[in-house]
Amino acid sequence: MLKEKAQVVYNKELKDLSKEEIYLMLLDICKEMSDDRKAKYEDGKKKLYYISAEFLIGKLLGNNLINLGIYEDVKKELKDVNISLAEIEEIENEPSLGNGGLGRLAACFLDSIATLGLNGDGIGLNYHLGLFKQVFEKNLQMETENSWITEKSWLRKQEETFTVQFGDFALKSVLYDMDVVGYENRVNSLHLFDIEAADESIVKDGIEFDKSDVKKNLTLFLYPDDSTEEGRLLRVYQQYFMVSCGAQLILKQAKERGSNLHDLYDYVTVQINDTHPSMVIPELIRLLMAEGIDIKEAISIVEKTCAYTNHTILAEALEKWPMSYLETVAPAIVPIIRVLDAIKKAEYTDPSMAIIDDENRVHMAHMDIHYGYSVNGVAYLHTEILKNNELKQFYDIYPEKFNNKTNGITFRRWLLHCNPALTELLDEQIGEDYKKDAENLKKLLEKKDNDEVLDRMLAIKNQNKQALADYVKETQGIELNTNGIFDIQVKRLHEYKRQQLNILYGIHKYLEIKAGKKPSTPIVMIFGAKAAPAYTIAKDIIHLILCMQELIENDEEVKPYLQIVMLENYNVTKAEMVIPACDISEQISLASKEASGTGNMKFMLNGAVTLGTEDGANVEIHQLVGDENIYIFGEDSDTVIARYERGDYCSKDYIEKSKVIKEAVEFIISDELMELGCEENLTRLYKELVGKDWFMTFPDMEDYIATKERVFADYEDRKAWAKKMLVNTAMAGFFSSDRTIAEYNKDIWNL
Ligand code: 26Q
Repeated sequence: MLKEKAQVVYNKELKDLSKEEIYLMLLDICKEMSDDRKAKYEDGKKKLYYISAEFLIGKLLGNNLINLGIYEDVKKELKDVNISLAEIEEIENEPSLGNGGLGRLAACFLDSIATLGLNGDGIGLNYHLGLFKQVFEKNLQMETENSWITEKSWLRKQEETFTVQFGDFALKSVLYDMDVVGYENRVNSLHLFDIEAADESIVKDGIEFDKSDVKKNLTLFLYPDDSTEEGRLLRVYQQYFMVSCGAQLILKQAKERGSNLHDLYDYVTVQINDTHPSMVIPELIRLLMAEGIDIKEAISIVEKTCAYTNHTILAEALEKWPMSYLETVAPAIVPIIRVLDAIKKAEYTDPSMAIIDDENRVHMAHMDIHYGYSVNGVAYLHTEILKNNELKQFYDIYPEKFNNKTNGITFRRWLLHCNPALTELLDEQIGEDYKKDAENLKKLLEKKDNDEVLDRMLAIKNQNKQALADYVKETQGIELNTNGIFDIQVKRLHEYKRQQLNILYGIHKYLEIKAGKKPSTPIVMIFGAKAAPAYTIAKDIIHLILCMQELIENDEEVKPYLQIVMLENYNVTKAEMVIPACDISEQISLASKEASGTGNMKFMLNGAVTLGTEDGANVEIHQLVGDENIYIFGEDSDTVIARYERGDYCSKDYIEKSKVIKEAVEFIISDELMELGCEENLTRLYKELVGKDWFMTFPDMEDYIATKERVFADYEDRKAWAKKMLVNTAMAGFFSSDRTIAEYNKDIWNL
């Protein structure tokens, strides 16, 4: 297939093409094939729109080839002329249209929606520079732009344009679509809206730019900066632009499918991904009114059309926008929001349920809950906390709206693509039907006592560790000890995720080795994390990790036993390298704070054993694999919630009571580290931990250390460890996003 195409397109032999030429040729082939498929599938009556400020899609070539069913053929045809498909895949730039979990979840969901043959599209923004690219300089995180759009890409420019009216100007939209190819199934679209005049040249010096120049900057970056008023306003401009374009597209397409708008909810369901797109509710009402529908009916139509997903209970992430921002950005929906608020205030006097609070701020989540028909959390524990604590007042009046949808991940990317060796073993041992119904992975349990299978699992792990080591050597010049235990924590940097707890363990281990107590198997601690540019303490934690990395790198006494390595610019592509190579998956959030986690699922699927708190989806992993095959430590969510309620946590008490904790914490400001790092950053982090420690690192620290020692001891028995790996892979079927999406469809969307 490629040979002929090479002749037609380039008039050359396949073997003579450059990598770039092959990449572009494959891009074309995928687009042609997905066009053919699009023509094959009917649209049906009702359509889902998954509207989200983030779609962390990762590179698409490999996955599209898999889902189109031609990956193996293409790989072979290239191999025959001595070209590796992996090298071609490297050509593609990774778009960074998301921060982390929420954005990656949206991407997995699109894959599963198409794979299940459901009619559902994504709506978002086409950020030219995405999230920033992270570079390390002097052990500090610096940010530069990630310019990912090339002349030819997966983006397909559409004819459709819409106008969005802001307070004192209007902008015309440009729409780019990307194909979402289901696994051996239908093709949907991800609609990414852009502005005509986006101007990358206004970006200077890292990622600095004029935040007030909205006509040029609206789609440059993903949530640039909410530490300043102008940054926050820009975020509201982005949100309103996204939902207004989205709502206009939704109504246009609904009419095309035959809706008279009075029956919109029979034709459309809108899933609101966290509160970022919440203004779609008043915007849809406004547009229906512009079509001649009275406000009362417009509200009742939209109430049956929109559903809301909550992804966090952290107060700082629950968006509350000052009314003055909305008056500036989106004055047309302000009177509608006032009506929505007045209706509910007349019914419920509890001020904690108001849409507009007494400081004149608009609570986006409250609007979603009052005017959406479904509210869901993203893991069992998270939904219980929403119902019983965080959103209890709403659950009391709308119990029927609340439901849980435990997150999931697409196995196409997180198994078939990232771990071909494990996939091959599974195919051979249990057949291929797990690819269509992931519950079939359980068949692997029958091989639990099969020595050959266990040995192969260990061998595949070693091979993946070597591949990661090669990659890290090539990209960062660091040599990982592949005889070591790969103990990995990769996720956004946030205090509640407690990377600080992990690095304090690293310090503790370093001090132990210095004192002569050496681990029998070397420990390789790997971190990957971006910190929000304005999140000072998060950046200080990165600084501490990088200083420890340098300290050990130059210490021949410690280095053979302990390595600490922070991967630069952790992203989806790096995740695909790191996850198959992991022995121990660190999921150590402060209980109650991690809504679900999805990295935990990816690691488990690839045969890593979880070391975690009883939080988010770890609870469900624990239930599935049993005590034998997971390491749980620390206080539970009830204890933590009660402690916050009492407000009596004092980190100093823990530090003073424990020699081990004290030594590790004091080391942050030791002469050794001060020599490598910045006094200001290290001192600030030290003071934060000793004086405040809002995310309670210390109550769990001794248990964490003890549990980790138990993990390392158990790792020594290779056969017993391989069994744990096998059980984790076998039980991961529940976390397929195909299961999650089937539940969304059955309980919420009814497509
Ligand atoms: C809000 C206001 C102003 C600026 C930024 C934000 C903002 C941006 C991004 C708030 C939240 C986010 C992202 C949240 C997120 O990724 N949450 C994660 O969602 C995953 C998918 O459900 C869960 O698995 C994780 O537990 C949760 O942390």
